[in-house]
Amino acid sequence: MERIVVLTGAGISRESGLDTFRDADGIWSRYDIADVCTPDAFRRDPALVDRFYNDRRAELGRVRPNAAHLALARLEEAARTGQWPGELLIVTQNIDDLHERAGSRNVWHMHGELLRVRCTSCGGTPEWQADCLPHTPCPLCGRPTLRPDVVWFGEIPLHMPRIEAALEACDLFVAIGTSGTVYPAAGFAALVEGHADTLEINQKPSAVSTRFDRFMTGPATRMVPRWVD
Ligand code: BJW
Repeated sequence: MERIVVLTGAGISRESGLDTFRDADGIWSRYDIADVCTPDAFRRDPALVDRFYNDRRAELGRVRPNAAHLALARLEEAARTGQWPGELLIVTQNIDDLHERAGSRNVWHMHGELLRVRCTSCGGTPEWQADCLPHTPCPLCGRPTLRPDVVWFGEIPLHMPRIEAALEACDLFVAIGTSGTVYPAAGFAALVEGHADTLEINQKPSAVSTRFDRFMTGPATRMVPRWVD
């Protein structure tokens, strides 16, 4: 049985209409990381950080999964129905829900989820509501200690022990649409070296391309279905 771990980044959602971070027209061309993407930024100006994520929630509401998300969901379905004798896990750095909306169920969000909030008192991650503000009481414990459920710079990504275990056990590691500049995800290809095959799918080489055995160049909506089908 083939065990595949797919790591996805912002590039897979770009053709749905969501901006990446580091491309020329990306999110970091309009915002400073230090203003919106660190724990300090949220302490300093929670309203600004909240607006940043509310704008992105509004954008997410306007877009749909694309052919790349759908192809990965088809592969998982083929495993579920026994058509393909394998196992597919998606580890995504994306906080959007496009994999789930495409039909994927085996998805771990290592940088959190845009449509959830996290309570720093009870640790719960209830669904985000439109009237949710930093001082809104947590629906689970009542304390006014909600924050976006996202992993900012300097914070520890989610699910790391089980992600590392899945990488250690996989036969093929595929990275799709990620620049390979943010750790620990950028180190996954090095982690599987010696026991798994590796494939990178991207419009252009990433910062860690030389770590991969194979490379497919082109837009995710064309390359991912070509790889899957
Ligand atoms: C296409 C395409 C198409 C386009 N088809 N392809 C110094 C200071 C502070 C921290 C550090 C430091 N040195 C090192 C660190 C660690 C830091 C880090 O890596 N910094 C580097 C920048 C140097 N990392 C962290 O702080 C992480 N935590 C950590 O390391 O904890 C320690 C620890 C780890 C493990 C165990 C125990 C302890 C946390 C990182 C959190 C990142 N958070 C963000 C924001 C999340 C919320 C949000 O979305 O707002 O995550 S930053 C941002 O970057 C977001 C993304 O998930 C992440 C990666 O970006 P991604 O997805 O790769 O997007 P892009 O834009 O970079 O690339 C897009 C790619 O797509 C490109 O390659 C295009 O070519 C391609 N593409 N269109 C195919 N159509």
